[in-house]
Amino acid sequence: MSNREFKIVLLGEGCVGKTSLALRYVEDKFNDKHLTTVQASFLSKKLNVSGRRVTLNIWDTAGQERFHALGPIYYRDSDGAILVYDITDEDSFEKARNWVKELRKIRGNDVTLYLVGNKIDLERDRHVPLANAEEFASSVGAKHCGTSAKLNRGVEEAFARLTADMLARRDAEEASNPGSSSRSSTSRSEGATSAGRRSSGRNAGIIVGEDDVDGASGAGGGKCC
Ligand SMILES: Nc1nc2c(ncn2[C@@H]2O[C@H](COP(=O)(O)OP(=O)(O)OP(=O)(O)O)[C@@H](O)[C@H]2O)c(=O)[nH]1
Ligand SMILES: [Mg+2]
Repeated sequence: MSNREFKIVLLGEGCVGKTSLALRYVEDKFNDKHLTTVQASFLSKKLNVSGRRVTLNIWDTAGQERFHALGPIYYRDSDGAILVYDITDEDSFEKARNWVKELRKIRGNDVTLYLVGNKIDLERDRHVPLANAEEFASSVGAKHCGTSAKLNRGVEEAFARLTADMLARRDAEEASNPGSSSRSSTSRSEGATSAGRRSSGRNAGIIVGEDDVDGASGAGGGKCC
């Protein structure tokens, strides 16, 4: 049985919960503390989807401004993208437009895009109306989901929907081009970067650092975002 392999990138502003979503989905863990992702981290998950073996290679990119130039390195060859915003943070939603532009510059329409509003456990502090988010998602060819990495709500569903869409897209591509060998196994995740080639190891390459942004600014209070 062939193994379908997909590369997924998580992108969006800092502190919206990208790492938390990846960790919840792959390891069922949650950390209340914000450990700023430096460059990117990698996690891998194997699934069985209706009897078909699927491997998801998940690249969790850094949202902080100082790492923005690196994003496109990780977008290369991605099959799916999860653009995360925080439903309590309007700015993280406003900036989603820029993240879509960056992603489309590299992948055009060759990537299946999901817009994910995270932290739905904080519904009473919501600053992004659901209708606006859904409208924006459809205007950029994306689907929309709500999640709480903290309470494990909607996370499995978001990844499952994305996986189903990527599988359907791959099947359609192969049906319309039967001569092409299945873009399964390792070839698909091997980008031109070393990032792509690290995909064989589980949880390899996780690089996190303490968030020192507020500390450096002397703002105090200890809240990072
Ligand atoms: N209430 C709530 N907090 C969350 C949720 N998801 C993440 N957080 C918190 O939000 C903060 C940031 O989460 P991260 O996952 O580190 O955010 P990130 O998007 O990876 O941030 P960068 O790596 O800097 O880009 C942490 O304090 C998390 O505990 C959620 O669903 N609900
Ligand atoms: Mg992170």
